[in-house]
Amino acid sequence: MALYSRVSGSVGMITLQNPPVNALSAAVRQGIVDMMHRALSEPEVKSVVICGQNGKFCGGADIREFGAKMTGPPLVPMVHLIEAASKPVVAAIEGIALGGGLELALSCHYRIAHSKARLGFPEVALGLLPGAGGTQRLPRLIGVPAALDLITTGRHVTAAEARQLGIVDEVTDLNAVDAAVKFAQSVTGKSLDARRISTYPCPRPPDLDAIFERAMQQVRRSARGAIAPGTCVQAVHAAVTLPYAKGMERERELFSLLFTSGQARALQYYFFAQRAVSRWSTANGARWDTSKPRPVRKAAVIGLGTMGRGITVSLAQAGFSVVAVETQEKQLSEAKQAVSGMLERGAKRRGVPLAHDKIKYSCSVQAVADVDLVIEAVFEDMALKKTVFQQLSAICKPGVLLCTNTSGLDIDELASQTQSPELVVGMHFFAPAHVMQLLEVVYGPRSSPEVVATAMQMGKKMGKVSVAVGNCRGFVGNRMLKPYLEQAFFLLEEGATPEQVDQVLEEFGFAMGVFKVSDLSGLDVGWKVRKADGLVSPASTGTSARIRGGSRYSPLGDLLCERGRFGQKTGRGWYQYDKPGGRVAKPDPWLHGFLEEYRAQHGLVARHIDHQEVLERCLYALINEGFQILQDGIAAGPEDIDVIYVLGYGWPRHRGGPMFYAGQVGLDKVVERLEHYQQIHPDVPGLQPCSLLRKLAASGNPAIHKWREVIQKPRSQL
Ligand code: 3H9
Repeated sequence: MALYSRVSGSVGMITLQNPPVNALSAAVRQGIVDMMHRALSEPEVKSVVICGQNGKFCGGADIREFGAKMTGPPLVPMVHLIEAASKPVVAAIEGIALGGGLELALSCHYRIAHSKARLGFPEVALGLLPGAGGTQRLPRLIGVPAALDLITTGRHVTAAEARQLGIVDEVTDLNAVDAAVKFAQSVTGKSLDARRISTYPCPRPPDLDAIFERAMQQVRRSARGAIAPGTCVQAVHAAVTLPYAKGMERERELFSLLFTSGQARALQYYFFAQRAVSRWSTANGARWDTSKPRPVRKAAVIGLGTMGRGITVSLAQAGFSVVAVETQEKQLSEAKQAVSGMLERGAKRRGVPLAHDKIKYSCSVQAVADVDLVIEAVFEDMALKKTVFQQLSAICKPGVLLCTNTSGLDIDELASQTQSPELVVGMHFFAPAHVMQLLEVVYGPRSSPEVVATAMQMGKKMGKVSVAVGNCRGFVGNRMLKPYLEQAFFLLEEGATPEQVDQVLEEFGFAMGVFKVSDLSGLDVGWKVRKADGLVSPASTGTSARIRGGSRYSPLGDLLCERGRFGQKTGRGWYQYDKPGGRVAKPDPWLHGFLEEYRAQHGLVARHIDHQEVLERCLYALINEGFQILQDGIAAGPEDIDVIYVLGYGWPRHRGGPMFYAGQVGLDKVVERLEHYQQIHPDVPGLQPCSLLRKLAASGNPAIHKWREVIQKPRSQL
C-alpha cells in the first residue's frame, strides 16, 4: 500500500510500503492513485514527494502478481495521473528505482537521488520491456543511443551516471527524502510545462537508421534467440517515429506480445528459482533456516593451478584474508604473477578493490595452520587429494572446514581421510572461478548442517549463486552432462557431423554446441576420467569396441585423443583451428573422413539425422538424468538443477533451465520421445525414462512448483 503524510505544512508525502522492495502491487498502485487525488485536492498541499519505505524507492512491478489475473489500477493511467498533476511531484530515490519504479520516477516532475541509489530498466531480463511509458519517456529525456543501451541491456546505473545522463536532477549524500522535501518547497508554484517528459519531442539524431541497425545487430549477436531485446529496440523506435500517444499504443502491443510469450514465463520462473536456491535443504533434513553458518575470516587455497588462482582472486576480492599454497617455488611465483594480473584487470574493468595485500603466498602446507577454512584445488586425482586431506587434518586447528574443489570425485571418500568428516564439503567452482557465478556446494552423508551453511554463505559473499547438492559421481551438473555428451557421440556414429549437432544446439540457444565446448575444455580431460574408469581399451576391435558393461559405448573421443587431438590447445579436435590455442572452429575434412572410416570399420551405415532428433536425444537424455537426480535426492528441487544449468553450462536463460523446459514441452511428450528412441536403439544408455519422470507424466504434467509433492522422500545415493 501507500501511506500519506503531510510534512513541513505544505508537502504531501506518499510513501510506498510493500516489503522487501516496495514493488508496485495492486495495493500499492491503488494507494498511489488514492493518495495523489488526496494531495491534489488538499488546498494546503502545494507540492508532493513520492518515496519508498526502508530506504528503497521501488523495485518495479510486483513480479509475484504476473501469473495471476490483473487487479487494481493499471500502471499506465497511474503514471499519467502523476505527470498531469497541477502541483510539482518530486521522486525521492533511495536504494533502487528499477523497472516500473523508474517509470514512476520518470512520471514525476523532478527526481532527487541518493548517491548510493541504482537505477535501471531490468525488464529485458524478465523477458519484457518497460511497459509503463519507459520506452517512450527515456529516449525523450536522455536521447536514443543512451536509452537503447539501458533498455536493451537492463544494466543498472549509479546515481552519478544517472545524473550525467540527465535522468535525475540532483544527487545527495544526505537524506534523499529530506532533500526532496526541500526541493519540492523550492519549486512550489513554478510552471510545470517544461517538466512533463511525455511532451518533449524525441531527439532525432541524423544517423538514426544506422543507430537502430547497429542496436538490432548487437542484440541479435548477444540475445541467442531471446526475443525481448529486439522488441525493446522496436519500442524505442516507436518513440522516435510516432507521436507520444501512438508510441504508447505501440509499447502496449509489444509489451503484451512479450508478456504472453513462453520466454517471459521462463525468465520470471528463473528469477525466482535463482533466489529459491538459497533456501536449501539436504537429503537428511538439514535446512537453511535452522543451520547457522560459522564465522570465516581467513581462508586458504591449496594448489594454484587455473582453478586455485581464480578461487584465490575471488576470496580476496570478497574481503577474506587468503593463504595461497603451491608447493613448487617456480609454480608459486608464476601463480603469484597471474593472480596479481587478474586482480589488476578486475580493478580496471569492474572497479573491484585491489586486494593484493589480502593474499599471503607460501610453499608450505604448514602455513594453513591458523585459517578457518581451506579450499583444496589440487589436480583431479583421488590419491593426491586423499594425501592432501590427511595432511590438512593433521595441520589445521580443530574445527576448520575442509573443502574440496573436485568436479566429481567422492566427497565421502575424502572426508574419511580426516579426523572430522563432518567438517568436509565440496565447493565446486566453475572455470574461470573468479568470473563464473555458480558454486555447487556438495554435502556428503556426514557433512554437518553448519558446515553446509558456512560454504553456502561463503559462496554468497564471493558473489556466487550457491546451490546445495548431494554427493554422487559428477554431482548435478557433470552428472547430467554425461548422457548429453554420450548422445552427441552416438549421433556422430549414426551419420551426423559435429557441425550439425552444434548448429542445432546453438540454434536452441546454447552459446556453444557440445563439440565446440569439448574442444575448448580439452578432450583429454574426459579421456583421463574414462581411462581411470577402465573404459578406454585401445586394443578392442569389432563390436566389443563399442560395448562397455553391456551398453553401447562410443570410443570416438578416445580415438581422437590417441591421435593427439585434444581440442583448441593442440589446434585439432572435433574441429580444426589455425594454430594450437586458436579459437575459431572450422569444419575439418580429416574428421569427416575419419568418421566415414570408423563407420565402415564397424559396419555402420550413415543415415540422415534431422534437427528434431539431434535436439531431442541430446536434451531429453540430459533431462531424464535430471529427474533421476531428483529421484535420488541429490538435488532438492527442479530449481536447483535449472540454476546450475543456466549459470554453469550455458543453458539459455530464456528457456528457464532443463527441468522448466521439460515441463513446457510436456512431461508426457518427453517420456513418449525417449521411449521412441529407446525402441530404435535398445542398447543406447540414457534413453529409458526414469520412474519419477514417468510418475510425474502420468499424474497429468503438474506445474513445476508442484513437483516436490510428488518427489518421494529423498535418499542419498552413497
Ligand atoms: C516491471 O517493472 C514491468 C513494468 O515496466 C511495466 C509493467 C506494465 N517484485 O534479489 P533479492 C523479491 S517488471 C516482486 O534477493 P537483492 C525477491 O523475489 C519488474 N518481488 O535482493 C526476493 O524475495 P525473497 C522490474 C521482488 O537486494 C526479495 O525481493 N524490476 C521484486 O539482492 C529480495 O530480492 C525488476 O526486474 C519485484 N519486482 O536485490 C527488479 N524484486 O526474499 C527485480 C525483488 O522471497 N529485482 N523481489 O526471495 C531485482 O533486481 C533485485 O531483487 C533487487 C534487490 C536489485 C531489487
